[in-house]
Amino acid sequence: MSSASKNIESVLVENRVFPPDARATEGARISGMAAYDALCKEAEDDFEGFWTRLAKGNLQWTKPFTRTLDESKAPFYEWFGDGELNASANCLDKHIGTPVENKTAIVFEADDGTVTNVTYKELLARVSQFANALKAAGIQKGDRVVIYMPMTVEGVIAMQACARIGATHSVVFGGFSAKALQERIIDAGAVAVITANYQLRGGKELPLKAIVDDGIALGGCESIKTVFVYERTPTAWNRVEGRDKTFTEALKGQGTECAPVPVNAEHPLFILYTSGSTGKPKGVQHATGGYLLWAKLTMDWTFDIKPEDVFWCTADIGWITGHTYVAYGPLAAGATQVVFEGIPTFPHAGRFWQMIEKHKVSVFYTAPTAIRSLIKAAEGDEKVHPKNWDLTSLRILGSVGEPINPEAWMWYHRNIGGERCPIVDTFWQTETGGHVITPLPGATPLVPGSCTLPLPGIMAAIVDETGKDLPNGAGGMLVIKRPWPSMIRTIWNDPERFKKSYFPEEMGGTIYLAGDGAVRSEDRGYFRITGRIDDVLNVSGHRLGTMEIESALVSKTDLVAEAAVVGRPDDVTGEAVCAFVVLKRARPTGEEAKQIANELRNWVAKEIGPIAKPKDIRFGDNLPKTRSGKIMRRLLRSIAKGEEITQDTSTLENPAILEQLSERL
Ligand code: 6R9
Repeated sequence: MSSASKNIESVLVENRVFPPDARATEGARISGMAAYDALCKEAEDDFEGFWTRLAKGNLQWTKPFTRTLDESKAPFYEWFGDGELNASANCLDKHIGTPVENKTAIVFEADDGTVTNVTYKELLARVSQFANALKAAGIQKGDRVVIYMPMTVEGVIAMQACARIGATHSVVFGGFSAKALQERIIDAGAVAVITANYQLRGGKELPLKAIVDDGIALGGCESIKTVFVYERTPTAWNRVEGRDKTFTEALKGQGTECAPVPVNAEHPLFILYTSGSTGKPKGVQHATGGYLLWAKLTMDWTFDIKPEDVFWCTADIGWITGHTYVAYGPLAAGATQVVFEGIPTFPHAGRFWQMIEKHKVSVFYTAPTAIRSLIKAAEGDEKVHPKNWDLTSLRILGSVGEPINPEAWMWYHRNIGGERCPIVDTFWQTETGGHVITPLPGATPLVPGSCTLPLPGIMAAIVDETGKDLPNGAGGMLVIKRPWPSMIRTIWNDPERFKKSYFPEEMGGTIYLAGDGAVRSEDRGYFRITGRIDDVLNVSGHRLGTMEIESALVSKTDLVAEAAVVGRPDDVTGEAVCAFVVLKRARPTGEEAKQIANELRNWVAKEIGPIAKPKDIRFGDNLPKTRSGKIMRRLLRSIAKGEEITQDTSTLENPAILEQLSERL
């Protein structure tokens, strides 16, 4: 082992342990490890009985289920398959007539700091009214509706209103391009788009409606009959007559009562597109019953949510975290939550800490990339250091989206959590619907950088390529051996890809393969996620397929001959996109190279979205390939990291290109 890799190892072996103190265990729903073990044992002894009990206790069913789990069509598992319920009724109506009805459901803080409160009763009325507007536009149960909205109360209302009438929503993150939007509209066969004229972020107005128009103009979107436009700003926008309706127009004359439509538990609540290892994004399909159960249950288990809590999940509704822990979970739990329109660095990098103080946030859930960028900001400027704000309202902190490095964990623990708040490092995926491996705040002794142990009923394991269990200490592939209620049901329009991606034949075809590498610690059996094992990158907690970016680059046919994309570690964003490009013209150098690199970045932003822009672009006369013509990605990863090349390069056609590709612009 080289001395460099020994140093890396020593950073990865984490010995600090933080057991929960009395403040965290007292009154916690799952208090102490014995309580956690008892739940795990219950799930092991009577798997179906365990889920039956929880599904009955946590959800309101309009028709009770009699079948808990149906494995006859595995891996197309069905949960509570003969039961009926409505997701919106389980988030809103169920609180009416209880003390929750007049409680604040959403504290909305706009980009400019303006605050608006919405109670549960008001939210129900607004969701119902918008649901009536959807119905008036002819939208029915089973129809797909694309939502392309900023972080606003209206965004949550749009999702809840779809759920209320049994329409399947597909939220597309507001940072995605017209092309990405068009592809999703076509794949989902959507009948309507719900959008806003503009979104406000960091004091800037960014168009949304114009991008919808551009996306539809790209063709193939004839299924779209209506575009609903929320006028977020007074700024003018371009109306397409006969198709576009403002929220005001759509809501006019609509009543504020709308009976929730009961749907089968397996009815698709939503489709959310995410990156996979091939070019085309996958439409991850979630079912109503199992998903909602998970949203509610994990609010209770992982966040130990209490009536007096103020919950704040900083994720955008365009990502799964914003689905489960903004649009559904907090409402199903009857919690008060903060919804934030803006960005953490505007008007200054102390915004998050200021908002925690202002709204007395008690449970705060964010991503490591945000923490790392705010550490950097706080270290560079005393004025935005969290010590300037009173953070004593906090009792639980959460992390999601990527592995949190122990240094960032310690900073979060000390400077935000005041050394008293447990940090729940929640591992999960778009496909898992909600947390699957995570500490419990009132039970689990914490180890920085580890997502610790699976939730009760989640049969997580680490295996080799054949599905054989590996001992603690050995790195392997993360799998979940038994189905769980909130798991992905299929890939929309592509059941074969669903089977191939997640239930490999070599492992028997019924075990869920997460796509992440992991290792369990020798002493406690704690899980530590080591990163994706496929061609998926994680940049600032956002999933990006390397193939997706490569296809975008080579689609610039007048310029690019060939491209390969890899990830390299980045202090703030976790991973950064590094693209190696061969042009159709001579390899550029100096100013010309910089200029073409910028052109390519803008192209990728246009094709996919700004989040996919390569940070590094390097030009070569060729790419390193094996004799059989395969691109040597491992070698490119080393080059991107700036590592010394130790691999065997003797099979390379033209070793001189390594030098070219090592050159940074
Ligand atoms: C919820 C979400 C999923 C991928 C996943 C893994 C990474 C998420 C993590 C984590 C280590 C954690 N990931 N949480 N890695 N520790 N606590 O992020 O969903 O966007 O689908 O990404 O993110 O690599 O496979 P999604």
